[in-house]
Amino acid sequence: MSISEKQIQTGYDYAKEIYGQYGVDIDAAMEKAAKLPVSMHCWQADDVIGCEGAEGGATDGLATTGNYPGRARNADEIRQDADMAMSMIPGAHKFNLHASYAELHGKKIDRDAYTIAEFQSWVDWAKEKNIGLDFNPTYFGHPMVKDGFTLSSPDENVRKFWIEHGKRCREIGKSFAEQLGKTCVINYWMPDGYKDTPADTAAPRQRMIDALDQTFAEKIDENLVLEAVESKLFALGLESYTVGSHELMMGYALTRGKLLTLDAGHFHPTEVISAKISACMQFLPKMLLHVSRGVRWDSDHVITLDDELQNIMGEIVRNGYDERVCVALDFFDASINRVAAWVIGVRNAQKALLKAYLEPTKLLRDAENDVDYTKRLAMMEEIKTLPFSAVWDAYCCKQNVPVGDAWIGQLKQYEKDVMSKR
Ligand code: RNT
Ligand code: ZN
Repeated sequence: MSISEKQIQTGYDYAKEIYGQYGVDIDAAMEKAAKLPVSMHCWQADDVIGCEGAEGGATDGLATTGNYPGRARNADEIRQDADMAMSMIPGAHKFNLHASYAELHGKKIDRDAYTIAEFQSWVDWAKEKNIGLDFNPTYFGHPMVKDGFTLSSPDENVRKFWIEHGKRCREIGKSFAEQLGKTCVINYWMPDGYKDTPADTAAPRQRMIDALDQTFAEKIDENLVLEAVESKLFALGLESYTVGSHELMMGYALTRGKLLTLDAGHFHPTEVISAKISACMQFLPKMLLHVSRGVRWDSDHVITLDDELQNIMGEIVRNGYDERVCVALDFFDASINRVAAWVIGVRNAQKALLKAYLEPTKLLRDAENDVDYTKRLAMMEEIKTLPFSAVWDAYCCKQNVPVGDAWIGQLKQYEKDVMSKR
């Protein structure tokens, strides 16, 4: 199935009129959607394995399932796959790196000694693409994760190692920002916790706070680097207790002037992060979202265009948080083509964002202020079936990326020519 330029134009004209009747300017919506960067995570490419060698991987609370062929085996292949994916996704991109994607070029360097040199190829690549880089220290998949603990380990040497890693990562993130001229968001997630019931829940939390304080001791220019701490309910194998719980990380972010990261998979299954954003934003200047999709647990499924994704983008846009909430994606599925997983997920994030900008929020809020909840609900439901697909197609066309399902054929060709030969 392919959509002709004439069909796209017809759809655009129709959508322009219909949305216009609701007071929505579809061109302005497309322009705004194209400005908000969605940070595409490197770790979908290779099942969170990284580039350091045999040691890395999705362990210590993380798990990737599936073994679809064609996984990127090194940084060059990840970049090649990311180039392919980004050529099929509209909107503003950023790329999100983990420290475990360091390129060591045969040298023996550990994570507490990483410098920008191990990431320079990533920077050169990002510069060529004119995109910013975000960053994450990697507190997992490493022998210094001792009995499930990193920054909050009772062992001082373990803590020291990870504090130093965090400091190195700040330097690297700063260099990303300086070289690329774009803010680097650094996210700190530590898996630390216990599989079974602890006798002391307080001490590890005290140690975690102290270790984070030491990591962040040196002031950093916030025009270059924004730092966020990510909370979690539990991790695989660490089900009973997580040091970096929501309350701990929220308290830390608030008292230390850091960003709080809310990951869509990190709460009880009946809780949604879309419901938390405007509450947290009353107190926090900025936040980072890890847009993910948990199925029954923090399974990190590819994000679909579901209600929660739409609500997340809706909350950002209708509350005017575009400049204050950073959007990053966090999913990893190894049971389907990994580049397709990226394209499906990131296109969905972009769809939800564009759809959020197309919402006639004023009409809905007017009804609400008039206490006309009948009209509010009726309107909300009618809005769902406005001709969004026509705007999306026009948007993709304008951004020179495949319209409709045309990308699937291109992806299959890439799979045949490139990925299947790995
Ligand atoms: C883990 C956190 C964390 C990781 C990435 C790889 O549960 O969500 O953000 O997924 O850093
Ligand atoms: Zn996350």
